[in-house]
Order: sequence, then structure tokens, then C-alpha cells
Amino acid sequence: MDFVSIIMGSKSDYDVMKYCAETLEQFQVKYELIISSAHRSPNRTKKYIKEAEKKGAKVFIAAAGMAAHLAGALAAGTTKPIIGVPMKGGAMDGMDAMLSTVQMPAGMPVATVALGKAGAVNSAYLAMQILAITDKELATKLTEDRAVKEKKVVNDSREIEVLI
Ligand code: RP5
Repeated sequence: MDFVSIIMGSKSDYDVMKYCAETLEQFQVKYELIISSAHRSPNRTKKYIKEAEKKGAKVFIAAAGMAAHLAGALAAGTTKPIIGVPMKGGAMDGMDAMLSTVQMPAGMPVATVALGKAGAVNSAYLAMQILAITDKELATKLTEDRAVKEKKVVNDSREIEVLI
């Protein structure tokens, strides 16, 4: 069974990562969500990657803040795509996590999304776009979603536009 694996470094990351889970649910995409830290529970993290891959995880989403190494630790354990979501918080309010997540060495990619809710939501969209390469039904849903977004822009504009 194909699914998306979401791993958070701490329970405190859920306030933002719930938007990732909700987005996957909107598209009826199966996911597993666990807490495991690169620093606090390195053995659990290492073990989980292998177990999740065996169960059918096709994309991993890693959310971590501060000295965020979770996405990198996952990248070390699998060749499946890793999406990193930097979390706000700490003395630098996420700048530290963002730089840590995005600055992977050549050959060990982590697709890093934005800080905050937009990043959490986009991590789900990016994961679905990867799955949709081989899942036609999901590809159609994503195309329909784009059409809805476009229609909303046009409708919003009609509501307020002033033309000369
Ligand atoms: C990171 O440290 C976590 O991913 C979290 O974003 C941050 C703070 O963790 P807590 O102190 O809230 O558990 O490892």
C-alpha cells in the first residue's frame, strides 16, 4: 500500500503539520504520521525509515525546527524523495531550521518548502505531485484543484474589480 510518511521532530510541530495531514486527507491520500527526532531518538528514526519503506512509504515529509537535522537524517537512510519542512520557533524563529534543512550537500537532496502553514500545506502538495507521476486518479484531482484555484481568483477579482 503506497503512502506518505510524515515525521515530526517533536509533538510541538503538530500545530503546523496538522495542515499537511489535513491536505492529504482532502485528497484521500494515505499517510502515516509519527514523532521521531534525529537527535533525541536517532535509533528509532533509523529503524522507522526501513520499516516505513517496507510497508510502502513512497515519499517522506520531515518537519523539524532549530538545529533541524531530521530531513537530512532521513535522506541518509533512503533514496525515496524527502521533503523538509522547517519549523518556526527558537531564538531565530525558523531561519536556523530553514538554512539547516535547505543546505544539503550535493547528491543528498532534501526538497525544502517554506516556513509555517504554507510550507506544511505545500509539503503535502509536493508529495502528492510525486505520487501522481504514477497515479492517474490523483493527477486528475490535482489538475481539478488547480482549476478551482484559478476560478477563485477570477471570481474574487470580479467581486472587487473597478474598470475604466
Ligand atoms: C526540534 O526542536 C523539533 O522539531 C521542534 O521543532 C524543536 C523544539 O522541540 P520541543 O522542544 O518543542 O520538543 O527538534
